[in-house]
Amino acid sequence: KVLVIGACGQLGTELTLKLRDLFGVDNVIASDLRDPAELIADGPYERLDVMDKESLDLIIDQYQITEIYHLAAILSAKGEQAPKMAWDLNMNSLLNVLEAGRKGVKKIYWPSSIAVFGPDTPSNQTPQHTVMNPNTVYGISKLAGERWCEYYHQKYGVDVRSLRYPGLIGYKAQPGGGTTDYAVDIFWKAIMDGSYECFLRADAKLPMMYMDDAVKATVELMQADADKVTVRSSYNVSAMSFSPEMIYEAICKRYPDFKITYTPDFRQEIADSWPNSIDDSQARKDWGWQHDFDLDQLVGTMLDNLEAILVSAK
Ligand code: VAH
Repeated sequence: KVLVIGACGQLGTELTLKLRDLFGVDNVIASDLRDPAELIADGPYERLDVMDKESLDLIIDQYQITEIYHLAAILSAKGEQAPKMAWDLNMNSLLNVLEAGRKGVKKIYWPSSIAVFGPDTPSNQTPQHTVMNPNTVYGISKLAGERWCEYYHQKYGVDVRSLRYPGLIGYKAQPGGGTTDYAVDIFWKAIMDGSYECFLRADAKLPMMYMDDAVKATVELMQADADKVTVRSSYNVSAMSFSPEMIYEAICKRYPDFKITYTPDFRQEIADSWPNSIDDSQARKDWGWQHDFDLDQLVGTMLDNLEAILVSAK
């Protein structure tokens, strides 16, 4: 049985749907702090505070959990507004899950992020192994988390696997508290309002990925033979890089009257500390990573699906 922690989040919702497709609805227990999101309410669900080790261990025993996808975290923007809470949640929840890996859970997935890179990291085609001095609480917690994952693998043989996600763009569930969230908001605003006030600069280029590619990478990494997984901190993965003006221009092909203004806020400094593009050749070499969606395909798919959802609600 598989347990998804943080199943109501932007990635958690889509990963839960995919895992239920793969393993059967009843074999994937979704969990989060809140009541189930509508899209995942049709299968087994537990309200879980992953900071509470006893209740986590109870669920693992009750359902005989053998795999955990631990996606609960406070993201970059929200983390700067609540540093202590972000550190406590992001770190202690991971340690609770890694401890479960020492006692019977066979495989663990935990997401890292390009946020582990900092202002003095080479920012173009950022390598798998490089200088990493993150200056956000979120990035610090993800870098520390990568070190803990490698420690538990080397010291206790825990089979924990991880990906450094770029910004993730999807339409099935809203992002929460991130710096790359503008790239989801912009689609809703193009369809509903015809104008968007962007909280990053026009030229703030960041590594990005369509959600289906992120879900595919996660499943492929988790299904790879253990001896092919040579990176036990976290793999660089990427698909594309774009700036607000690039995605705005791609949307304008379908919405020629769409207007954008730029009013950078504190999230611009976070974006400035992150790479422009990522070298993910290690993932491509080790377990055959290959993205499917480029910018035009991402924009077309997002608009097609959101129009179907929003136009009926307009
Ligand atoms: C964030 N979406 O903005 C997340 C992600 C690389 C960005 O970590 O914080």
